[in-house]
Amino acid sequence: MLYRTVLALLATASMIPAAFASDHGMHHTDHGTHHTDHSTHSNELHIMNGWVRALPPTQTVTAAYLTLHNASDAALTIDQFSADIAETVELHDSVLEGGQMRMVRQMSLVLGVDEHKALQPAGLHLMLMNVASMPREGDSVTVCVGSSELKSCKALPVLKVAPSGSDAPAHTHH
Ligand SMILES: [Cu+2]
Repeated sequence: MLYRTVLALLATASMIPAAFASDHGMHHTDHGTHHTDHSTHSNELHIMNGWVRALPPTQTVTAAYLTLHNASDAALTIDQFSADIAETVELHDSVLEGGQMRMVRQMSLVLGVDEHKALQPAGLHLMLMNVASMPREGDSVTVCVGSSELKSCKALPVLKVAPSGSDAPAHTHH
């Protein structure tokens, strides 16, 4: 019964984008059968599992971490970053140099089709510069990430420490 209902929904062209957007797994398994609708259902950049670090109010810089998923049908060069509380947002990588962790600015990050990339502590991250007022734990900060083709924004929770299991491939988004 349920199987028939799902098929009926998918048979309606207008339902396909919503169905794909709401179920990540379906996107992959049913991909072949809906190839003609590919351009409409898949033109998305997803932000998943994000958070912003709460630092003392005297600080004017903080970091945001999140996982990006390119759910579009072309590689994306992600080079646009912004946040509602920051004057500018930069993409940084963390590199070990002479036993010291140093941050190096990156101008962009390339995401292949269907590629996931985790921005996390001690690795790639977003740096929120010239924060007008440091957010507190429990606040949320809207962070936007994009390429010249696609942009995605998400309200991220502000936390003092990394959420437990943040390194696990948990797959919640939106
Ligand atoms: Cu940094």
